[in-house]
Amino acid sequence: MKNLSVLCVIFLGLVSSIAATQEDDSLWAKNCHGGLQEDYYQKSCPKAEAIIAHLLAGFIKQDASLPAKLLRLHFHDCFVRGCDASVLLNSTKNNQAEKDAMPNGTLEGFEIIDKLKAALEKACPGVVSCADIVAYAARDSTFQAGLGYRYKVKGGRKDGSISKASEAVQNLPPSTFNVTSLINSFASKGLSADDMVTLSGAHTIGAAHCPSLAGRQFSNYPPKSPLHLDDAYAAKLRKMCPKSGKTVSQLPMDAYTPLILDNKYYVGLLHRKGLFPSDATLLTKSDTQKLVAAYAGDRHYWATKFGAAMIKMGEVQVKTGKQGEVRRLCSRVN
Ligand code: HEM
Ligand SMILES: *[C@@H]1O[C@H](CO)[C@@H](O)[C@H](O)[C@H]1NC(C)=O
Ligand SMILES: *[C@@H]1O[C@H](CO)[C@@H](O)[C@H](O)[C@H]1NC(C)=O
Ligand SMILES: CC(=O)N[C@H]1CO[C@H](CO)[C@@H](O)[C@@H]1O
Repeated sequence: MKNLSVLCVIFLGLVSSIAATQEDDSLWAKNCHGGLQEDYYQKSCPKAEAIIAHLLAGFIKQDASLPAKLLRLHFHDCFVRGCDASVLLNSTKNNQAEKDAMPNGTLEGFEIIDKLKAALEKACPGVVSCADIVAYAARDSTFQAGLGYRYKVKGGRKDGSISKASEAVQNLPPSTFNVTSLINSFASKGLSADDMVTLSGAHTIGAAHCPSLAGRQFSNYPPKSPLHLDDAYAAKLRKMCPKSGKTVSQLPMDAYTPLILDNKYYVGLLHRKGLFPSDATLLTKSDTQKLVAAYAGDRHYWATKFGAAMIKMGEVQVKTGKQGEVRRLCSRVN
């Protein structure tokens, strides 16, 4: 196991250095999730996945904004130190944690994970890791939000003990990244350009804050540019996010159906209503643009690939066996 993880680190290095050309399944994804298993808790906590699904369905009934929050939490967890629940750790006197870093300033959903964890500790003390709870909760969120099916999530992720704000800033792509930088960022996690475009479809649900527009509503590109923002939509965004004065607290990320996990994000992109520069930039490269068009035209095609890409993202740099622990409380190490 130890040798395997050393190999994996070497693989990941290779993968990042040939980042831009890596289009297919990465070596990382193929070789580096040894130890994760389907129905991992079948013996140790047979109701684990059912408890999460049941509780979460209730929470989401009360608050339709939750699926987006929990989906984003999983992404931020996996891109910093792998999917090891490092995103859930609180800062301590001597350490500023990921959740208190700039790009994470608007992360939410922590208290929901804590509630799920409390229920699981009651059912099976010390068994279900926080990292697995985040992965299952993200999966059930996508189902509840309308993906159409539950993709199969393997279990066995262990929780890490380190969380650094500086690593969140280094590893999470900001909304100003162009398509090349986005591809490189995902490649450094063993994810392809195809995965990047597919996972960006998560922006079909949820809400943003005005700074994430990076001023796009004020300085438009000419209509012929792929980065052009629809004029009427830009005017609407200027009203919601003015230069000075009161801005809205919630900016819908999908212009059409911000509560439904469908392919409308891609339709919006084609209509030049992509919210962030990092969304619009998917139209600036021919192969990513073609994929956007294909997804815009076929919800089922996107939904199938989205589940597969989520599984892949959920296996980035996971810790298994003795590489981590099962935390009692998700916000601090045991
Ligand atoms: C491609 C690179 C990505 C960039 C640059 C990016 C950037 C952002 C930004 C800037 C926000 C809004 C933050 C705010 O203003 O409060 C956001 C929200 C969100 N992101 Fe991403 N993101 C990316 C990929 C992903 C991925 C891979 C997922 C999940 C699979 C994801 C899921 C979400 C969700 C669901 C929200 C809404 C959260 C809420 O409603 O609270 N994003 N993202
Ligand atoms: C993308 O951004 C990177 C980093 O800022 C820059 O070096 C590169 O030239 C940009 N590429 C394009 C096509 O704009
Ligand atoms: C972590 O921080 C949250 C929010 O400030 C707080 O509610 C929670 O109790 C903290 N966790 C621990 C273990 O102190
Ligand atoms: C509250 C907070 O710090 N928000 C920041 C989140 O990250 C973006 C950049 O990705 C900043 O623009 C926000 O100010």
